[in-house]
Amino acid sequence: MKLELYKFDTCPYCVRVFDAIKRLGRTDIEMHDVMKSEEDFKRLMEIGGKDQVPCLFIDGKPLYESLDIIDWLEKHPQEK
Ligand SMILES: N[C@@H](CCC(=O)N[C@@H](CS)C(=O)NCC(=O)O)C(=O)O
Repeated sequence: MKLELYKFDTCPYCVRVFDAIKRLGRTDIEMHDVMKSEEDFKRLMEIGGKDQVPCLFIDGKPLYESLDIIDWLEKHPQEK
């Protein structure tokens, strides 16, 4: 399963997700910073349809809302 987090570092909702990723010890999430990469920002807009972060792409499907992302991560432990 491919997991990609669209984020920027000073976003408090992203920080909430970063904290959960750390707590869960996950190393399977690719980071995409929409403030640093125009390409990432465009992909978020094209696929997600809005510029809101955080957004977790799960096999290319966008999931918005920090609490929903954390809930999903807790229910889907990292694959070995
Ligand atoms: N309820 C959302 C709030 C996310 C949010 O407001 N993110 C801000 C950055 S800190 C944002 O992307 N604002 C731009 C927008 O909503 O278009 C969550 O918990 O993820």
